[in-house]
Amino acid sequence: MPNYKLTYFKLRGRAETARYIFAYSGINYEDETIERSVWAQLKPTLLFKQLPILKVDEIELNQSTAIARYLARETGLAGKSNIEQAQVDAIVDTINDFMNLFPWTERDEAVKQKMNEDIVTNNIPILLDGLCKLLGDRTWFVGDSVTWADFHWAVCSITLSSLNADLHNYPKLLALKERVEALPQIAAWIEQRPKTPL
Ligand SMILES: N[C@@H](CCC(=O)N[C@@H](CS)C(=O)NCC(=O)O)C(=O)O
Repeated sequence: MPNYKLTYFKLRGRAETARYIFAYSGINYEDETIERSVWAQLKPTLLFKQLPILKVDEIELNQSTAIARYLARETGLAGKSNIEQAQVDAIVDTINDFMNLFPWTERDEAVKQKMNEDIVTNNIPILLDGLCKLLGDRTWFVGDSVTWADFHWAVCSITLSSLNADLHNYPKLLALKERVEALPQIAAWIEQRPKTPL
């Protein structure tokens, strides 16, 4: 088993899906959280000046989706066949497309608020309608067991709720989130993780 060190800010953000995979699979890892004061020194040393980064022994991986996909493959959470893996990847990429619409780095609070509201009103229903149809009456998004697409939805839906997206019209998607959060290893992680706004 390699040595794993995940480095990110003290946020759920783009590291949380990887943390769910670690938690679910019981793999030991170092969860390094960087304070903003330390970030100024660390940033110039990074190839692409961004977090998260996963160190796998001596290899440094950037890109949150590549990190989570790698961990999912290592732990049997990526989908059971090539087509299932493609279905899982498509769900994750679609969720990311919509999450990336939000103006995360906008400094003007009023502008940010207005853009968030527009996206929640005009774009997020497209995501939720599509995911709802894709899930149908099944227990998990893809195949007959949990995958990291379910984890990614559970993670991102918390952020969507905090941005005032109304998920109550989507009870099946809410139930999926709750199903993920009720998995004993995930429930234990949620209990112990730092309480952060994002
Ligand atoms: N596509 C990249 C985006 C990484 C990214 O935007 N990281 C942000 C935090 S979520 C960051 O490092 N921001 C600090 C900065 O750019 O100074 C990924 O998914 O890992």
